[in-house]
Amino acid sequence: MTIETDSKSNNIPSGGRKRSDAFESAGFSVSVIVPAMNEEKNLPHVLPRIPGWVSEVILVDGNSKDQTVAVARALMPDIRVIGQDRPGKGAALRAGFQAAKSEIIVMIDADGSTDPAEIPAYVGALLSGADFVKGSRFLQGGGTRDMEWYRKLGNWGFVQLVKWRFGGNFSDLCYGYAAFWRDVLPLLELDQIDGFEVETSMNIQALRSDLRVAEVASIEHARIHGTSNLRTFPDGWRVLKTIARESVTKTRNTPQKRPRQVQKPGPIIGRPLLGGHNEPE
Ligand SMILES: Nc1nc2c(ncn2[C@@H]2O[C@H](COP(=O)(O)OP(=O)(O)OP(=O)(O)O)[C@@H](O)[C@H]2O)c(=O)[nH]1
Ligand SMILES: [Mg+2]
Repeated sequence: MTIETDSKSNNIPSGGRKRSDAFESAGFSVSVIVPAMNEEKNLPHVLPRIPGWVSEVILVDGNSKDQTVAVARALMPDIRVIGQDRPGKGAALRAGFQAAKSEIIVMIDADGSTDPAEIPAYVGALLSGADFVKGSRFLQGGGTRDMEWYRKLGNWGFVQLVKWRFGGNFSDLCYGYAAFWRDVLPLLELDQIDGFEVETSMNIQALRSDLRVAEVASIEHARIHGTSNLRTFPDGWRVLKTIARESVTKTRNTPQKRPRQVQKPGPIIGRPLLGGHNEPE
């Protein structure tokens, strides 16, 4: 369930910009989903950096106690603000994905750690033939200023587990920057995923669904203001349980990868371009 709220009800003066419809006229459009809980101080560092050709920006408000929604609307008068049916980042993303109207969906954080200036790299990889694009802080060109050593170690361990259980060759796992074609959304099976394990679950489902997954190098910045909502050990435990649950499901129900079943919108800039996959005729 998504709850669209009325953008006319705030008194903050508008200072935003008009969006270009150049991408829609090229045959596809991009929605950016921003889950935000008490991020009023960070949004001014995030929303203005979203490229003007993005068709819609959806802020999923996690019942913020501060002025997150008002600040978002002041910065970007045409932003869509929705609610979520259950608590958690996973529930927020699910609501945002369901509300998105564009062919391409990009997810970023609201705390300043994921730079919207990287969005073209994600969209570019999708236009070059990928179904699902995930950021990686551990590829050449990537990096992180927001991870203690023990979180790096935990993330590395989870990456190895995922390689062992599901194959692929991910270099990163628990990172909140990703993009995909909207028509792969059903394959990501997010119905029961409410918390910070959402990124892990999406990445595993993308592998299990035999999607063409690309990683792009990404730099994670430190959260600018406020404190993280992530609790390293309880949320790490949820990630581990997610990997374990998917492993069991894999051996019981899906001994083979799903056949490709995704039809993309008509290629405008020549999708697909990458070889190595069997395309349906
Ligand atoms: N709508 C909504 N947003 C949330 C919720 N929990 C977290 N977020 C947002 O999700 C993004 C990531 O959350 P963070 O608390 O920064 O957690 P993190 O980035 O995984 O961890 P750090 O690296 O420590 O910052 C931020 O934009 C949060 O505001 C939630 O329950 N609802
Ligand atoms: Mg963060």
